[in-house]
Amino acid sequence: MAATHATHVREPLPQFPRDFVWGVSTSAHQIEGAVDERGPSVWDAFTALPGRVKDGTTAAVACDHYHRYREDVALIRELGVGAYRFSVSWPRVLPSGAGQVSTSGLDFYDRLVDELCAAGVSPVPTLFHWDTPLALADEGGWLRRDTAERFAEYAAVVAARIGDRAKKWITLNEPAEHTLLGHALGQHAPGEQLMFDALPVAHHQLVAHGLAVRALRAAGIADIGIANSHGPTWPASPSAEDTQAADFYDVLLNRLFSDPLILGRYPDGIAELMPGGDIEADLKVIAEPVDWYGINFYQPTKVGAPLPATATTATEFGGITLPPELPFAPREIEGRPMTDFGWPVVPESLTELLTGFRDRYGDRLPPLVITENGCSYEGIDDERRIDYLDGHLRALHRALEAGVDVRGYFVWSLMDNFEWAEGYRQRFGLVHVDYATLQRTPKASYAWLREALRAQRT
Ligand code: IFM
Repeated sequence: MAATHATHVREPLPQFPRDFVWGVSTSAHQIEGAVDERGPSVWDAFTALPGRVKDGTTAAVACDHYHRYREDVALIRELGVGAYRFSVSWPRVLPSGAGQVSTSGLDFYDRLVDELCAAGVSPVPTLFHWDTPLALADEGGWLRRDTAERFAEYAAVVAARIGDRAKKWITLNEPAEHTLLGHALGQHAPGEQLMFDALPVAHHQLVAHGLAVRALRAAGIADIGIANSHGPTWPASPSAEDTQAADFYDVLLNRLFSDPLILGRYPDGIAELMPGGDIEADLKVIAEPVDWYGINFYQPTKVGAPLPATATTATEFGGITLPPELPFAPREIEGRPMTDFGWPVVPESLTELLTGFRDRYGDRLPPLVITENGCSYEGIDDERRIDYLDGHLRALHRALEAGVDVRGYFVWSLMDNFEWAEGYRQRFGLVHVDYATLQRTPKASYAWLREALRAQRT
């Protein structure tokens, strides 16, 4: 089974800067498998519970990347990207989260980094992509500030081993989703439903980020960022109720993370909700300067005041179930194509997001990198994925023309993988994975991107 050629002819992409970084992304829990060769994580415990993953699967094997990384690096090299964003599994390196280091765990990342360097691809490790070691989670996990300290120690261990070859580093992936889905709503591991009492989880992750930046710098790393998910929030109408609801959502999903990192302060009213302790001192840690700021972008969100009709029922929204008691309710964005995940495709909202960041943060804004962008579609002749990527790259280019300093773009994802609570049902890959045989097959979008990148080099 192989992809046939893309069926319609597209205009070539506009020219991006010569030194623009092109890459693909994955994460450890979603692709590695080899669970018996590492310590347990919260996701192992969560997926063992009945009904938590919609198709009843686990990531025990996933793409078996742990054993097939050479084949995967060859696919990355053939694609012609210059960088590969992967995550390091904390429980593979420190099976109990702290203390005893696993030599074999570190050896894996050492081999992977060597393979990437030999292929001429820059390794871009992310230190945390949601797979908290179970031993730390059992002691309170991200509800405790201690976890941030343990994270910085872990960062130092990884940097000491691969920091000589990996130059560009990411501390955390999407602390917003980890807080919201994992700790507020319970739809991701660790499955807690703390609602607004989950806010300390956001704070401790942000502190962990700042402490890790310091640890990485102490290890000689000079190119550090974070990958935060962001998207424009549109009020459902100009009414005061809808505008207020949209602002609230914007604070929770966007500014709760970007303001402390970039401005060194929480949005109004948030600091009071954070755990006790010296928040001002913590904010100094959180705002430790980064070399660039990563944005994971998928879609905008339209938000309005809670609807009376939905006041007693939960709202299903792009795979997430939102309880009725929230002070906002997402609305459907009509008239747009949808991905298989039910996410609206609105490429121009990426331009809006990026220019909005520039306008909000001005001179304080570090250079930006799109650390994830992609879509879920079935099929190997994935024209709709090509449309999505093509549209978003043009939108990104428009932001560059408008003067926003964006230095790179990473597609999510190199290959189909374990999509968290969806299991294997949502396919985000440029490369198809047959989960029965683990065979990899490049899709039409892979061929399209390879040609698009070739054209960028000529
Ligand atoms: O698969 C996830 C990834 O782990 C984090 N960002 C969004 C992707 C698609 O849902």
